[in-house]
Amino acid sequence: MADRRPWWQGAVGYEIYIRSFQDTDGDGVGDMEGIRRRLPYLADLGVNILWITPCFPSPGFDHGYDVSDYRDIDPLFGTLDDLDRVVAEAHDLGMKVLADLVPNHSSHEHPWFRAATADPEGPYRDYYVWRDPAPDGGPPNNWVSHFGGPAWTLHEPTGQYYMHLFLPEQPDLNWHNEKVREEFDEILRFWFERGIDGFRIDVAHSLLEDQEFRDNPKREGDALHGEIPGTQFDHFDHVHNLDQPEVPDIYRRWNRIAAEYDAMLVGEVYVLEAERLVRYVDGGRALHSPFYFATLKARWDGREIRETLGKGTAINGDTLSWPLSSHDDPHAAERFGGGEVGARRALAYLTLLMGLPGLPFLYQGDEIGLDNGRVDVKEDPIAVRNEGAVGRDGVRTPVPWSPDEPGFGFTTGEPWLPFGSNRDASTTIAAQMDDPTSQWHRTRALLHLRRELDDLRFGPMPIWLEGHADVVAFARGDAVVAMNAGKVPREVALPAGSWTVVFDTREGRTDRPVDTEVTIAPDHAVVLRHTG
Ligand code: TEU
Repeated sequence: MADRRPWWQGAVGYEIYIRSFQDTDGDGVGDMEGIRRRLPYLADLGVNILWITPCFPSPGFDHGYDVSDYRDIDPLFGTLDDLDRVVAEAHDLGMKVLADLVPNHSSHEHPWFRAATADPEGPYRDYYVWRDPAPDGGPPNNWVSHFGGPAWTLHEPTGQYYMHLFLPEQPDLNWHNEKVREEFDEILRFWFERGIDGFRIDVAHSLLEDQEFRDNPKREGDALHGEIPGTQFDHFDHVHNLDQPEVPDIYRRWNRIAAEYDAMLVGEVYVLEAERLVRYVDGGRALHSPFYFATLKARWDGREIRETLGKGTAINGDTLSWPLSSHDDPHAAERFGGGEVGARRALAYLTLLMGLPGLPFLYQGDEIGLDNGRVDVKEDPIAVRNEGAVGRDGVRTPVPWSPDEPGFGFTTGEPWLPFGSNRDASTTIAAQMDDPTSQWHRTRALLHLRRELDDLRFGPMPIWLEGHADVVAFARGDAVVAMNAGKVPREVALPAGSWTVVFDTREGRTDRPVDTEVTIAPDHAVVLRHTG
């Protein structure tokens, strides 16, 4: 029975934002060799699946999410051989590696786009989405880019607009063109043949658009006037260019290729409603797991957290990937208040995610409760286009590995992003590894505990336990997980039988038998095991 489970079932994922993970050549940017050197660290922490953000040749307008060659490694990060070494050594340590596939758009410097602009009659023109101007000469419709401004840019020599749901330097590929589908079939095979274990698929809900190119409805009562570009996107219901009904067809096709290699497809399906994720999985025939981003939006409120997590599992069973944080959104510790309080709550929240069916994903730095770096720079294209009012730089600051070395052990050079004015010795991984009471030790203990409690990985669906609204608690077979988001201690009544607290975010691993109920401190969580 156990042998027939897919390898990702019960696994813990970890997102490596390569630029900021570990530099080894002193250029201030993380690299493949840096990942390789840290593999033993990651294996020891207890993660099973590494997702490496885009490392392919790219002019870097969106820091790698603008790919100019889908079959190579950017020299900034190393070579294909370096990647092979990472994959081989990760496998030796029992870990799997997901690459980051960016199929929605390429770079404007990709040879396909160069050919599409150079020769409007040629075969590559239709690899992208071209439309004639509106009668007034403006963009063909009212679609706006995620990063603000129109989703269309005029290519003057040919008099047509091309579509880009992100930057003008990220032209959208035309997934209605069978040739584009064939290209990506081959790209998938190229990486699977090299030993990559699967993909995290960028903006996986976004690949197709309405072929009549109808305007998106504007949300009621909103005024665009005076808005910064970055919030324009939120003023529309993107019914004609996101989450289109035929998108999962693409993943059904990829699923058949992945099956030949026993590979995994995880989708960045950025739709918050749990119901809308179901068809992306299609009973295991399409994606293996979509990220459930509602996890990143729940505020520190027991009712809201329970509702979000409960809905996710009730509707999607064990198929979801649960992000604690990501390179696009604030660190969990930041979202829950920052500093020590934020870190404590982030660990309590992670404890819940660790108990749910599906795949919890940590983002680098989460293991030490890192909050966003306080930085005064504009590297992220969102920050550049919005006068720094919004942006993702603070969550992408380099990992502070060690207090003793210059560059916090991340680099011997000048880091591409500053660490942030709020980083000191206590926010480094090495310092926390030296302190048995640290967040790092508790996180590691939690990850290792999950391997011992089979019901947390493979058990039945959660049964939500009744209690005060501040409490989020569930039973899964022989395990109970409970968290208190309130301001005073709370009791949770346990199912029948005897129970032992085996993990407490206040103390790490423990062995404390309890009677019929367990008391949880504010901002903390516990895991219990049924002992008879
Ligand atoms: O993100 C897509 C995406 O949906 C985000 O831009 C999201 O809308 C935003 O961050 C709101 O929090 C992916 C990548 O993760 C991101 O880094 C890229 O910039 C983007 O695609 C374009 O490739």
